[in-house]
Amino acid sequence: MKVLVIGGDGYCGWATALYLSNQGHEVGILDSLVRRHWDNELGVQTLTPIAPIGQRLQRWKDLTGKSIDLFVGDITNYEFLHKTLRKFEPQAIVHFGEQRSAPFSMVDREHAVLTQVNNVVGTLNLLYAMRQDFPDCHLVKLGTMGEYGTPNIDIEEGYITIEHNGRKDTLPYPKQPGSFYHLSKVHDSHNIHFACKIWGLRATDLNQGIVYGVLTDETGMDEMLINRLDYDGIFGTALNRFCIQAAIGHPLTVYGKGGQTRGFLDIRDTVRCIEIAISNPAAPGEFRVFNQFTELFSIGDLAMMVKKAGNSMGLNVEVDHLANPRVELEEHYFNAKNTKLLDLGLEPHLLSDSLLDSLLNFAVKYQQRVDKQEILPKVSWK
Ligand code: NAD
Ligand code: USQ
Repeated sequence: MKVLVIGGDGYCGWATALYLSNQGHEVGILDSLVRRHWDNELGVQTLTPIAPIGQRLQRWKDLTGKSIDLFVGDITNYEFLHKTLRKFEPQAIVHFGEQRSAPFSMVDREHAVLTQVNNVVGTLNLLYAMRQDFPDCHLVKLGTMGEYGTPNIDIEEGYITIEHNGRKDTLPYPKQPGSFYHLSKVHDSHNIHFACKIWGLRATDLNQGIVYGVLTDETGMDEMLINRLDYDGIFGTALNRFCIQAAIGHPLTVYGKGGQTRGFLDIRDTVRCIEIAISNPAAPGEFRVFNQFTELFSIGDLAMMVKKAGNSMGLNVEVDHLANPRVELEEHYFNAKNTKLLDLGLEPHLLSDSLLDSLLNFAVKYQQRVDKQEILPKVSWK
């Protein structure tokens, strides 16, 4: 299949592009490289030294004989996007190309506006470009579990059947996101749902949980193919951050009580979920929603697991409970469904001691690259 991976220079996108290429798909990457620019602006770097995109792709070709087309540009630029789609003629589009950090979106008005314009306008352009020239193409869009927030009832996959005053309907599940970033995903979901309804487009919204890990079969083939691994207070996410903190002897930064519970998945499952979604396309007019995570953990429990794994490697790991910079529930009910991808054949890589060991060892290997000033959170929601 011809698959265009938007955001293919990023953490999930790079691993996915190589995986799909290795599976025999014809892959193109579209990326504005803006994430590398934001890192430079913030003065932070990924733990791992990532090569320039051209060099990455050349090495992939040298190693495997497979080429990946590259289109450098911004999907908020409609002319560029439209031209790229016409040139590549995708059968499926996997859309990772957004500003994805909640703290980044909460820095100030400019960052909130940047996040929502980048994400909502980019996705809206994509919907119009698909309607114009590729109405049969399948859009696989990365959403987030954070669209739902933390309601006091079970979280379904996208829709909930409700009885109200004697009548019954299946409706989009209520959304209570916790940052201007997470809100941008809700706005995207509404726009995509509407476009499917009025134009008959086909789309799958993957409400992904927090991704952890760094190695996939493909990115581990060669140092030049290494994936990014963020640890800073803006782009670093919970489990990856904790492993890197443990490796350098920094106390683990649990915000508040640590009872915040989220869905998590290994990056090796991210790439497989995308393959499952593109191999089983949504029907014309269908807006399908899958919850893409494999396990639920509280942040406090994760910190204890990293502490235990670190201790058994001889690392001295402390856990700190910092004042929470976010506005969120720190103790709550959380029970989300995730059966749709499992029913389509996902075989999860569950979090194990060996994965934690390998992530900790990875972090120890690159610990010299860590800037300790960038670990504590600096962005407050209030
Ligand atoms: P990332 O920042 O590593 O990668 C995103 C890529 O998109 C970057 O390479 C960036 O340059 C590109 N991009 C951003 N805006 C663009 C634009 N307007 N035009 C073209 N390219 C653009 O992020 P990631 O961690 O790989 O996340 C990818 C997607 O998955 C995001 O949509 C994110 O919301 C979602 N997601 C990520 C996680 C996670 O834990 N990392 C969890 C759930 C959902
Ligand atoms: N947290 C800590 N300590 C830290 C970092 C985070 O306690 O050092 C807490 C946060 O307060 C929050 C939870 O851990 O309660 C998750 O935070 P995170 O930074 O790991 O993840 P989040 O901000 O939710 O965003 C990440 C990705 C985003 C994706 C989302 C999936 O950056 O792109 O959409 O995970 S989800 O969380 O399911 O919405």
